[in-house]
Amino acid sequence: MPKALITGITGQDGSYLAEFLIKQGYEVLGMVRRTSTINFDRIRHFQDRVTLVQGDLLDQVSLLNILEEHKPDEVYNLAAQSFVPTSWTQPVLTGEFTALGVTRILDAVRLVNPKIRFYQASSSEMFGKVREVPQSEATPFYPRSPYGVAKVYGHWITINYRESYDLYACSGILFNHESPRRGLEFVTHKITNAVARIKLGLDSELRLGNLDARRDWGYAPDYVRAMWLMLQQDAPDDYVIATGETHSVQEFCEEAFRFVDLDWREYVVQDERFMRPAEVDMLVGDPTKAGETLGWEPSVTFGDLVRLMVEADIEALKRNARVPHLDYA
Ligand code: NAP
Ligand code: G4F
Repeated sequence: MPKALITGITGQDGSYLAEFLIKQGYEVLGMVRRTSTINFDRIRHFQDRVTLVQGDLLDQVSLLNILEEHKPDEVYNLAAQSFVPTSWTQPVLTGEFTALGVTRILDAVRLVNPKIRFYQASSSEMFGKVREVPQSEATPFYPRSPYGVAKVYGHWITINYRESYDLYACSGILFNHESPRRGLEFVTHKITNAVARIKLGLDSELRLGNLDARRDWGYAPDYVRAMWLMLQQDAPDDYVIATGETHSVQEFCEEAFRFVDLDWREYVVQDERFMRPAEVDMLVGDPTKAGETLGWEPSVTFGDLVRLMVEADIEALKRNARVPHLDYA
């Protein structure tokens, strides 16, 4: 039975990847950091089928010990400070987790067992102020946030360790991917949660920042499949994972409100607080290489993604699930 370690198992992608790997017959280890209250909401429904181990990307010894004791065949490094605005208020911490954390885990792989196959969660945020449209593996980077800068470091250190130590290390340049498990601070879930609350009479407005920003939004379960495929090839490589379609934040709002028969213009208010010091205006990926080499393609359209997220939020509110309202994001 192959064994995989997932850092960031409590996050959106980590939870879907764990479920996917269990279905593929893997023994799954999930690294979790110590918190004063348990935050296993996304993994509770399969917690009995994974082994949770305590560790932190800030702590090198914890990483070495986990690899030595549990001997995984594959490591998926998904843990990061992943919210772009927080990277301006906590730039050093973001660099520690999202940049140097990658070196810590790569070094642990190199020292404990260089045969481990390694996946790094790189990001379309690295393209930032885009140099070409659409963005492919060959597009130069121009990051626009401390998060984007940290991800560029993580991307290049992964390639450097592959070339320096002959590791099977891959970097997936994933464009935005969403789901009902997405953190509420990200714009898609912020919108669908607000639409559900407004439809059920629990809220009356939605305050957003830049409505013109464009993203290439896909469905998270499709994207974790691509991570696994990258580690099953003859040779390690880097891949763009995207839908190839771009939509604005406003289009996302239009679609989400339309689904519940409401007009977005009556509820959406632009608020300076949610504008960023430097914006990534437009992202759209070219997933040709992933299609040709991995046989990967997305299965959920933009319209289906919006609808499945609105439906899930309405259902959660009807079940009285506690969906907190966030004021800072
Ligand atoms: P997420 O929901 O924010 O999850 C992040 C995970 O990292 C959580 O499990 C978190 O644990 C963990 N973590 C944070 N700091 C840690 C540390 N110091 N040590 C150990 N664990 C730590 O992110 P996601 O959306 O699943 O994204 C997964 C990865 O893909 C991230 O690296 C992200 O930057 C990258 N990415 C995401 C997208 C996207 O659209 N979702 C696109 C491109 C790249 P806690 O639960 O304890 O906070
Ligand atoms: O949903 P977002 O916060 O995602 P962002 O910044 O694109 O980052 C996400 O995708 C990256 C991949 O490209 C990941 F690497 C990263 O970890 C994360 O998962 O914002 C999307 C867009 C931005 O242009 C933002 O300015 O939505 C715009 N926006 C407008 N109003 C807003 C808001 N974003 C948020 N979070 N909240 C708003 O009120």
